[in-house]
Amino acid sequence: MQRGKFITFEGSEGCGKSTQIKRFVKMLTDRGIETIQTREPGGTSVGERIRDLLQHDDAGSQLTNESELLLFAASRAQLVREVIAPALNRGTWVIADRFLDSTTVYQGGGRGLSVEAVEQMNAFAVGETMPDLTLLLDLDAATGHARAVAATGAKPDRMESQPIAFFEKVRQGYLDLAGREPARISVIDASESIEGVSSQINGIFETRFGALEGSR
Ligand code: Z5A
Repeated sequence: MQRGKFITFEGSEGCGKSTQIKRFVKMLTDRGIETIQTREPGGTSVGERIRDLLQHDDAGSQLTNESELLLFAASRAQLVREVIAPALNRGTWVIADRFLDSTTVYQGGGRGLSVEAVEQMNAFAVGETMPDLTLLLDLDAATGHARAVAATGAKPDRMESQPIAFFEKVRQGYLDLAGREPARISVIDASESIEGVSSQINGIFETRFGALEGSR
């Protein structure tokens, strides 16, 4: 049995991950590729409880930066072992809305926690399960925030309530990461139309996996 491919979508709030994941998964399914989708934090019963604490529960306002890091890592450790690794092992492709790069840039770059601590925590949480490809939807923070607000119209959650400077640091953190890991991370211009972003993603898919697909 050939291991499934693990593809992660990353980017700051409102960059269009959910929109693009839906289209990407449909494209894969239409080609007969079995896929599952995950989201973080969350994706398991334990992870959804952690998500609630991180984003919505009043107790979340008392979280220190260190506890926040550990909670994101705990949610991911559970998701990897309960869902992602078993799916990949049975040949299913996993399409993830956020993974370890979110922790690197939000808790590392955004919160300013030590790079070593964040890297150690990431490595401990994911073990051997690393993405084959990461699609970074790059968008300026103000546009992303405006899109996110227009989409929900709701009261922003704890993470969304950070000042715009926080999201600018997050964006830069992602671009720095992509510069360090160009073989894994492809940068997409997310300021284009939904169609335009989709076609950039499909182009990368063809380049990376087109030949492999022909041999299925
Ligand atoms: N976080 C962390 O700090 N550390 C970690 O380790 C992890 C996460 C894993 C999770 O938020 C929060 O946790 C997140 C990072 C932090 N905090 N923030 N901010 P979430 O899961 O609730 O949400 P999100 O991941 O930030 O995504 P989002 O804001 O829901 O947006 P999105 O999925 O990227 O975008 P979308 O829903 O597809 O699109 C938003 C709107 O824009 C919607 O109306 C679309 O129709 C529209 N859209 C999409 N594409 C376009 C284009 N191309 N043009 C115009 N309009 C568009």
